[in-house]
Amino acid sequence: MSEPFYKYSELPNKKEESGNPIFSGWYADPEAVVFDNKYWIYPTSSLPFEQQLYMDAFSSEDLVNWEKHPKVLSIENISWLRKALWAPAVIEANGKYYFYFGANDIKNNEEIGGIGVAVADTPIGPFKDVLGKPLIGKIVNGAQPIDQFVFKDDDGQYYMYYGGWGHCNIVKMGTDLISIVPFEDGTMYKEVTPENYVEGPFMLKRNGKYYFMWSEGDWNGPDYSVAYAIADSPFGPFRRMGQILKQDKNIATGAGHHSIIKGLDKDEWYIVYHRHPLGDTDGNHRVTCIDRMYFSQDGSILPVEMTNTGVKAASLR
Ligand code: FUB
Repeated sequence: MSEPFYKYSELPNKKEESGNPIFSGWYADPEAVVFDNKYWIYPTSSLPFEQQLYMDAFSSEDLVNWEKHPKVLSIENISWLRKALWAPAVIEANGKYYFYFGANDIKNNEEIGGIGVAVADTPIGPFKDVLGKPLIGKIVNGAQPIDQFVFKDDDGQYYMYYGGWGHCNIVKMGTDLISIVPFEDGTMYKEVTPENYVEGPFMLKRNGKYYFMWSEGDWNGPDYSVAYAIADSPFGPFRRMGQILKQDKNIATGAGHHSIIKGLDKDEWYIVYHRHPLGDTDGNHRVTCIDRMYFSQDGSILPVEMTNTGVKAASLR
């Protein structure tokens, strides 16, 4: 039986505070974005790898009441997907929506898999793989091709940060956003790995500074966490400043693989991340949560206080 599908205006029992997790189900690696004054979250379906063959999306007008959009990307539309559909990165550009995904959890360059790209006309898809093969399908600089994040700099140039196994690369995107092109020096991949990096890169620009963030530790365990660096360039160097998100013995363990969205106010920031329920040791039992993130006067990021209450309703209009 298909799951109920609600329009926002029809949602029963609208809430004023999100609570954490913000929606039910095992969901990890949440990519939170804003499209057309609406919040969107695209998470990994946190299931055994062989069952990770689709992705749902969630949308909200206020960060509190979320509407589920089932299977916006699924195996019917990716011919080379076998398992482990991971860690979405979704952007709006060129009048379309581009959905970058990791697939197949490849362990060597003989296997088929890596980072692919699917395109749709709307944020709810159906997203369709456009290349018929991975965009990045090899292990370069020791980085497993997973956990991509696509960042648009102020000059309009898009870059992709990606990589697991403790290595992070940056590549330059072509204007079609389904290709990568050489940097000015002719290279295609630059390694930008900071100290302690494991996976899950994220980039944010604020007041001219590049805030690079990543996850540390093992995503199955309690120590998974998020750290950051500040740089003057999208290429770094990224000097580790410290952790901003980690387990709290009263709230949850294994908090990591995050993304960040901005609210309506000048400095209103939200961190969206996954974490394990207290006492639950199944690595796939990951839930998507949201909390406030604050910058201090000197531009550093204050440690995030994880909550069970989440955030208050915040419209973008
Ligand atoms: O969800 C699958 C993998 O777990 C992601 O690719 C990693 O970042 C970790 O969160």
